[in-house]
Amino acid sequence: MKRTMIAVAGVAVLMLIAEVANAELLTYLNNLSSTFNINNKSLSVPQFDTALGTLNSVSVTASVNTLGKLGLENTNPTSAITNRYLSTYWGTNTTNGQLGMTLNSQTLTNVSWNVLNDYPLNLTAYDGITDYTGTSGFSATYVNTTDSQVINYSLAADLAQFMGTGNVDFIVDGSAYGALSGPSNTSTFMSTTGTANVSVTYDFNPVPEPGTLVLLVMGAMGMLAYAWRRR
Ligand SMILES: [Ca+2]
Repeated sequence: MKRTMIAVAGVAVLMLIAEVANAELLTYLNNLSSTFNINNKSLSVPQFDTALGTLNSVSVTASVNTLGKLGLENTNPTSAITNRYLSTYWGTNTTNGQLGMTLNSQTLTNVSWNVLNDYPLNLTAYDGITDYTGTSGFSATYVNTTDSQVINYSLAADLAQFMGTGNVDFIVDGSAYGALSGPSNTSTFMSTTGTANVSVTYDFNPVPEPGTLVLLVMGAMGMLAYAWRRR
């Protein structure tokens, strides 16, 4: 009986200690979405506060996306546009750009594009609503590109940038070019949007809470004393 009690107490203490020593994860997210150009915008997440424990490693998931749309509406009240191509109205022949995310000048993720898409146009005379759809309207997505990377840090020199009570600033930077132009009696638009997402997960060994330790030691001593008296 007494040996069983001592063994149970010992196992309980070991289980509690094992739980306290288990690594924990702490994740922070941030994102932004903006039309271009996107000039050195900060995407910040909190640093790991070392008062919480010892940082083992950091996992960063960084992704960027660019979404480009264009449209054209024939606003001529009498003339249709038949068997023509968008390139007929295209002021520049390409749309191009780039969007990337860096951390302390290290590129984490990046997309770039340089596209020349042409589209056949068969549009009636103006349908009365400038919405780039309907019988006299046209719209298209000319770019939709994503890049996502997972970067793991475990070297002390790399972890240092994540430790403190301030922020880790991921920098998002990019530009986009393109234009639509056409004859009068057409309305056009071109819009390019960039989005960026970052997820930072800190893997750390927490500092045991003083209260937990005191309870743990008192519990163990109580169990042992009880076992001792029962001898
Ligand atoms: Ca329309």
